[in-house]
Amino acid sequence: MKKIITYGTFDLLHYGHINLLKRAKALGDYLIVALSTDEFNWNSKQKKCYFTYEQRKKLLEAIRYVDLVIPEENWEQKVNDVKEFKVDTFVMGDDWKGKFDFLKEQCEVVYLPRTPEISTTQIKNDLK
Ligand code: C2G
Repeated sequence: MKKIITYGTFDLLHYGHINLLKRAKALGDYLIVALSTDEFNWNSKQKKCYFTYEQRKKLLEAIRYVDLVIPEENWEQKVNDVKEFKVDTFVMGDDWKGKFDFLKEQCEVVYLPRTPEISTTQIKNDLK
């Protein structure tokens, strides 16, 4: 079984996120999503989420491409996650291109093109 992992906040879930999850799952058989906790978002990403971790987790678990949701609590856990879950491929949108190449020693690293024109920030701005 080929295991894939990806990380993110996934707040105000939108089709850009779904496109990413769909393509990530297509690279293997089992997709793990490491979902940023509210604390990690606030303390390390200066992001204030609209939905709580539990609400965002429920949304992700309802997506057919997602097999497991785990908490992302810090920047450093990726190396351990790849080991612990025996991950074959790490996937992120290409806004992160190059940032996680250190994982290449442990697994395949794939950066997928982001879906243009949609973002949580865009949604919030449009709703103002
Ligand atoms: N994404 C995308 N297209 C968009 C918006 C987002 O492909 N229009 C992708 C991002 O590239 C990322 C994933 O969807 O791979 C989740 O996006 P965010 O929730 O914004 O993730 P981010 O806050 O960048 O957190 O440790 C890594 C971080 O947790 C990533």
